[in-house]
Amino acid sequence: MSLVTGLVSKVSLSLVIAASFTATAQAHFQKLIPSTNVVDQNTGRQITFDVTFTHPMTNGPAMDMAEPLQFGMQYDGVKTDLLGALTPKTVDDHAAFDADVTVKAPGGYAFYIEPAPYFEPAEGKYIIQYTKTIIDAYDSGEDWDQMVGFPVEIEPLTRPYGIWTGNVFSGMVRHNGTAVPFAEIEVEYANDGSITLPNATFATQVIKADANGIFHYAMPKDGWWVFAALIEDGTMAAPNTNKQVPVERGGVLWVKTDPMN
Ligand SMILES: [Cu+2]
Repeated sequence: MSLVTGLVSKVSLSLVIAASFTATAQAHFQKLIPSTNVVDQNTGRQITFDVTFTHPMTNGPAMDMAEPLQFGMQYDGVKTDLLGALTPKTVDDHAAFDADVTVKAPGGYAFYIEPAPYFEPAEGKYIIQYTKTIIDAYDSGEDWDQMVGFPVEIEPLTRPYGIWTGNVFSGMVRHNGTAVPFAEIEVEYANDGSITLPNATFATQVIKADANGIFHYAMPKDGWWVFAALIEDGTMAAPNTNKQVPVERGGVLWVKTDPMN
């Protein structure tokens, strides 16, 4: 806190608090949610992805997405560019995408997206959320812990599909491949609007990794959960200026739980 801050009136100070509350109370998350993450005869081979930059637990509002820098699929260690599969759509009056992808063979598939850097004026920084989800086709059980080489990436220590509601998910946060002690991880649930929050504090769950960069979280509801390890790394020029601002790089992973009926 600076001397200047101490001199502002109570009214403007409360405005400052309100503004920073709005910026931090809701966390942004890059959605990459497939229509299924366990492909079999019943689901069929075609998967539709929802690619939206939004606030999952409050079911919006969404933010504009520019054309992503990467969207692809990694299978058996080989990456396939899928940028051509993205179809523009609008969510809450903001640009987002769908993607239809067909998986052709049994195995473990990592789907990943690198969005264009998003400048967040409220926080004075760029956000880049390197996002992935793992899909299994025909009960292969293969490659569920595969890494796609993002600068910040969560390595699943729990198989990230075929999980029961209430299970614990464990992962390791890696930055340029190295485990990050005490990394901070934000967790949200993709709420379809059916869950009412007791208050705004519940929207984003916040946990820290241990000294080895490993974290755990028990998922109390069936549906899609997102884990985002957020690390400030580097700077970029803010839009239309030469001013360098921080870049928050997120390693984001989506996992789904199913009810044990
Ligand atoms: Cu936000």
